[in-house]
Amino acid sequence: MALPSIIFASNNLHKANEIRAVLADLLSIQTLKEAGILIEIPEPHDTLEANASEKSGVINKLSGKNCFSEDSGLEVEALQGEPGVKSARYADNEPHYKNNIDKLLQKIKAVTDRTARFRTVISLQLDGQEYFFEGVCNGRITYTEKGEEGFGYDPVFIPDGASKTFAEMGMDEKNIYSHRKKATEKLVTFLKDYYDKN
Ligand code: ITT
Repeated sequence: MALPSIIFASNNLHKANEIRAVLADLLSIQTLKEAGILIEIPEPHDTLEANASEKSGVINKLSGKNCFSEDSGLEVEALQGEPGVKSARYADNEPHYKNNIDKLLQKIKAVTDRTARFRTVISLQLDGQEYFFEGVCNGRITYTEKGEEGFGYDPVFIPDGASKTFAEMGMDEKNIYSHRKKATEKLVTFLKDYYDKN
């Protein structure tokens, strides 16, 4: 049975494209723009879970429809998990990928332990209940930027098991390792099971 289409409560097209590459024809998603919802959703909380919940909750109330959101962050061991939930606005009040990378590389320039991980938390609002799904990708931070693909911190992150940055990979290769892919697969498995039973 085909799964019902669902709103992805995000304004980030990179995220939507990566998720669509994982979903293929299993599930179709509508971004906020495609659903005709033109708002910036606040992310005021100090955990990925709470921010994901804020985004899906706002859109669920506004649209009256099932939806899901995700909040993601880069957690660097030598910085005790920074930038984490602040990943989008690490350097400035406005999101700026290049400034964020510059600040990160500067902060850990003398650090030899470059261990880091990306973490994604999906919040799903489905028929009046909320469900969470997590995906983690372990890896390390490079000393310089490499590659042009992807977004955010992709030019300075090498996932475990690879020898190049996410930004040197196409989307399908990034999705072999990606935090977002792992969380999305859990979402799909859950939805298939849910609609089989309901
Ligand atoms: P939403 O509309 O979905 O909120 P956003 O870009 O504001 O989109 P987040 O609040 O989740 O998304 O911010 C996460 C930040 O973490 C994002 O701006 C990037 O800087 C970084 N990030 C998240 N996932 C990433 C990935 O796969 N590769 C590189 N950087 C990533």
